[in-house]
Amino acid sequence: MAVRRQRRGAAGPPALPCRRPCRLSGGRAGVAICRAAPLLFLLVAAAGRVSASAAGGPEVHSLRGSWRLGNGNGSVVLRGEVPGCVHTALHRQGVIQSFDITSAIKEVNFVEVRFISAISYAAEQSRCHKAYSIPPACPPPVQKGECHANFIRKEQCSFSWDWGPSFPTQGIWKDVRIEAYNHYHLIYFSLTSFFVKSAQQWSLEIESVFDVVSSEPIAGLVTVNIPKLQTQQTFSVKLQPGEGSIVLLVNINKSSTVEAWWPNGHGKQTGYNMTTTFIMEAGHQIEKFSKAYFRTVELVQEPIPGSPGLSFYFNINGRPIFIKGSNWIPADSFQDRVTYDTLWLLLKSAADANMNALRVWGGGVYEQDEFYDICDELGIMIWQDFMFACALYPTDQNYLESVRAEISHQVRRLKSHPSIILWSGNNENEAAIANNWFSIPYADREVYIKDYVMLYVKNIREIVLAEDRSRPFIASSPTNGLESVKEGWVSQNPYDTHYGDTHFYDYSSDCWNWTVYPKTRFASEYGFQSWPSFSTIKKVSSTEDWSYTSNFSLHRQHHENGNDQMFQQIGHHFKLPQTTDPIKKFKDMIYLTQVMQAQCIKTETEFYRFSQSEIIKGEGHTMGALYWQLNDIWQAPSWASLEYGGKWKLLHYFAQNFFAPLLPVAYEDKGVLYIYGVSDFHVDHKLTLRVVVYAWSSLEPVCTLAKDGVTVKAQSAVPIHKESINYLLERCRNCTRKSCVITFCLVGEGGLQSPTNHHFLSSLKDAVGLQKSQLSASVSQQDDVYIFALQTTAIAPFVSLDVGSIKGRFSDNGFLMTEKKKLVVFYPWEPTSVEELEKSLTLTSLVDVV
Ligand code: BMA
Repeated sequence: MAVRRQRRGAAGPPALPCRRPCRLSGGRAGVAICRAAPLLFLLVAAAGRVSASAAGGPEVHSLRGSWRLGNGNGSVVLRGEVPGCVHTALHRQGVIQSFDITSAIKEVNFVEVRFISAISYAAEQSRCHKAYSIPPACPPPVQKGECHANFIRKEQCSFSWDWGPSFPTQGIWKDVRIEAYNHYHLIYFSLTSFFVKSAQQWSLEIESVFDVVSSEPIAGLVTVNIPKLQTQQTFSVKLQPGEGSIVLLVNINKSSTVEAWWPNGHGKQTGYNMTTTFIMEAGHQIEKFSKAYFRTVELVQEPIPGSPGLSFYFNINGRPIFIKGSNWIPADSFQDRVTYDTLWLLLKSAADANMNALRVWGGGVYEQDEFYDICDELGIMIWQDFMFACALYPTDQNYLESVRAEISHQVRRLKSHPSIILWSGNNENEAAIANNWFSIPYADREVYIKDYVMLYVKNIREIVLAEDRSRPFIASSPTNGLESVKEGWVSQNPYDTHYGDTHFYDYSSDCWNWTVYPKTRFASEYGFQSWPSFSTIKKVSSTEDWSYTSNFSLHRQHHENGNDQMFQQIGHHFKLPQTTDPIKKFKDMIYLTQVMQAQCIKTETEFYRFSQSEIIKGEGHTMGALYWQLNDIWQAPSWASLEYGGKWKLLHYFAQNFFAPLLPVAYEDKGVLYIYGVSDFHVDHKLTLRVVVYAWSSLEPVCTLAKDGVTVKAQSAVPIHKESINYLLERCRNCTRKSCVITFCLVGEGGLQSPTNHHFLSSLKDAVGLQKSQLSASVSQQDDVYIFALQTTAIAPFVSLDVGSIKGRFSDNGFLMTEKKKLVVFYPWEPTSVEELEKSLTLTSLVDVV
């Protein structure tokens, strides 16, 4: 597209005259409308798109659909879609080569929206902020990005991130419409539930925000009806001229049993159909159909016996819940490509991996309504950041005005969702000041702290507390919570393990060594990179790209030393591939990065889970594990467990196990093996612990132990087995650390069974006795799924089944195969066949890496 601009460099972005900053107009829609320096325009033919209104109701003129898109001098004009953006329009049209505009609509009425380049706008705002700089100016060069993202209220990662490309695109990327009315208009409608302890009763707070255009107040009746809860209440109301809200409190009939909304794995996600009817003396009648959910959330920060500091955990419906999940980033560089199906696939994959929560990270976007609807449906709790990340931000009046409109809109839009359990001010900006990421001279520090408090506390927090008192707010992540507040909102060390949440990244230490991990109250970010599978990369590359040093690979790696860090981590425990076949080498490295990532995050997550019920040297009581990151924005190396397109990396299969509701976890401390029973169940269970030791050289167990009557307590992690490694090796004749491996599981009554877990006694590069296994599989169809009957001739570590670009997921993958035969189910996401699956199948285990 001929949007001309200079590349960043000594000359910097094109200088635009300093002027009043662009106004974010239309607050709720959040569309930036700038009239100076028109570089791009959109034209819509409004006529013929007027949809007839219901009798007496408002006229709605939808502006969805086809628009004409062009640049400033008129040399480029093409068809665009709303919702849509410049890049997708260009892409759809085959990018600049050859497009046909003969079908462009010729109409009478036009709406014209002019855009200035987001990059130039951000640069101009930064240049005009003369009193002091607001860092960072630009992202690190490895990100190949654009500068001054913090000066524009726009998806921050669209200027590039350490896992994503730079596409600071523009366009009307959400629905847009004209709403015409003569009397009043309902702008927002939201419900939040409360449990009134004194009355032992649920109540619903219903807030309706109206714009009343008549000069006189409008009186009327509002009736709320929830048939299933035998609750009906009528209120007489008076709408005052102007914008204002009415708040109605509905007490739920006490003789009806209310089923609460529960997170995934803890109960059902019951919602009740509710109708709200507004019958007003002027204007039309409004009928709103919604789902009423009942759940409470409390962020508990209180002293813990035997530990300095405060707890940091969530009580949902009065029950402490261990938060298991990951961090969500935008699902695509171009939001208009994100469909309901995209969201469903990713979120269902999270739920299928036993996750109960995701953090919508603050460098992306406030997700579309459908995202939160699906989370409500699947029981995925949302930690919702406001969209500020890894930067300092301005606080001039215009900027604050825009932020205030943004925050109140988002809170009003989203607060009815039971899935959202927390509002959080920003990503890592408290830490950025506390740890002086941007090398601010000590003398200037106060200026930035003042800005920080102005933005997140005096504005964002104030608005959130006024708009929504049904869920907690924290100013940042990571934070020390109440301790940060005490220290003036910027704590000395926001990563303190005795308070709040932590983010933890360490790429050089051996990730199998649990002692390197912080025994934190809540791990809200931690992770390791890996490469996506070959079939995913293949779609966007060609043969000459298939090596780690190709231009392609370097272009897509946005994290400094990312590949080296992966290789170093792999080298701790695995042999690096030696093959001279370049493509096999590339594929082997992909496989190894995924194995490494899965094993690292397994170790770290299990550490957090087994730390939930204990305090060791004042640390522990860990009540959350959200690894970085769930999904990918493009096909590139990243921390994600789901590839762009939704394919599960080995990590995601591991997550299904390490987040299982019942899990035995092993670790070693000073030569002693400890096995903990970790449970999310609401009741205690009497179980049998089965420990089976194998020699790498044989599919026959060397020795087994069955320990009956093991009590795994409800919602806790308790030690259930302790044995010195020397003793274990002795009792399993002829075992050495290098020749044997330990597997273990928990079994109960009525089919209750944990996943089978493993504990390595040495690095796999030192393993003795591993044989080259012959892996084979036969595929058959059973109704909607496919069964892969696997066979092996020897123990096979990290068996990976890969069916290329056929969309779907396996029931298990990346496992340690200790049985001769194993059945694995494939759940297709699109129609396929036995033949196609057989043709595409690749079976790999660690011994295939040569
Ligand atoms: C965290 C995140 C992101 C980043 C990730 C991996 O700190 O908040 O900013 O992508 O680390 O480096």
